[in-house]
Amino acid sequence: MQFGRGLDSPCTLVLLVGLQLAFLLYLSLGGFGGLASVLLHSRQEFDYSRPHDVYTNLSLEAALDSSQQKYCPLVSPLLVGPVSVRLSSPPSLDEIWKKNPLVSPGGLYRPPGCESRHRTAIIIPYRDRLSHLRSLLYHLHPFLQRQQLHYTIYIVHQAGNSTFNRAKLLNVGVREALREEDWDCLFLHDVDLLPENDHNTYTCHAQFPTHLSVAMDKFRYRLPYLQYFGGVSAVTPEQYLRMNGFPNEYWGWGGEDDDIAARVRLSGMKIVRPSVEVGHYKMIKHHGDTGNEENPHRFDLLMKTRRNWRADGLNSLTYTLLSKDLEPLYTNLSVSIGDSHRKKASG
Ligand code: UD2
Ligand code: MN
Repeated sequence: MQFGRGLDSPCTLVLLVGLQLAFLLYLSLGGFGGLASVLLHSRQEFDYSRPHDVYTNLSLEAALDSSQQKYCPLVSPLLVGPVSVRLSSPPSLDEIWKKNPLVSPGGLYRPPGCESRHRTAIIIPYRDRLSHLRSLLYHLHPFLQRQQLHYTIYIVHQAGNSTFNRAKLLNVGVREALREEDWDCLFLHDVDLLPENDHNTYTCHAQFPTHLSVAMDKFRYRLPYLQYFGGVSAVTPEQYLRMNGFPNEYWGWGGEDDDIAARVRLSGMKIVRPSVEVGHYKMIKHHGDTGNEENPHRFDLLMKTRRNWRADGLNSLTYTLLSKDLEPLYTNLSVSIGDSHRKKASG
């Protein structure tokens, strides 16, 4: 028999023993899933008790010799892992500007030595949070530069005293940012969230929306619930179009992030996330803002997302751009977005 004869040769025996060992290794790693995760994403452990200064390695960025290659490396050699986050008394805008000499007016940056593989727009809904903004700019600029991204930071400032509307401001930011540049990733970023690990890269997943702020000090570094999409998230322009952007009708605090998460599902996508080990953030402690009181209609609205998402969103967005200024560390978009119809109706 062919089979029996083959077994006699020493070569075949070595091969069989080798195969058995490989199979045992495969089982001990938890089958194909485990093997793939070891080969593809070997999970890194980080020591958050010994964080680096957030400006570490920045002086090296211009000195890196990338002359052999057009594009920046797949993984930036400048990354350091956990960085320390200072929550109180942020430096002045002027001091931050001096620490970031390679950032151009409008808060634009391109790596000096190589062409970035990623173009990311950071969009921040904003009103009257200057000290949070200073903290964020101080941390985010060096964080993004170490990731060798081509990026711009956009502040979408809601002008006037009407009720705050985070999701509508995000829609405005996306539209204005895409008017300027062919961004391949749009980050939707609260002003008070500071990332603590630069391995949490500010790039997009090709297929699905990403939720980045998965482990916040505020929630004891755990995801509060599975559909949670608040804080920091990211979409490609294609994903954004597919979900008809974000709702425009959530005035005041709450609900809009769950509506956005529902849109992801309703448009046939799912949420992807970095590991809890990497997605660490600190949130600057704050009270609720005047003009952003809890939205009492948020539960009613959420019941209707399935019915409304195709009609309310990017395709129904109206606003007036009052000004666009290239500040030294960010592009400021001041916008008038109106006010809640309900409020007008009730006087
Ligand atoms: C949570 C979510 C946030 C959003 C919000 C409900 C987290 C970490 N974040 O934030 O993504 O879903 O609930 O609306 O879970 N802002 C201003 N000025 C204002 C009011 C708000 O700039 O007067 C901006 C600012 O970027 C802020 C964001 O809106 O970070 C969210 O408002 P918040 O920080 O008051 O709400 P919070 O922390 O409960
Ligand atoms: Mn907050």
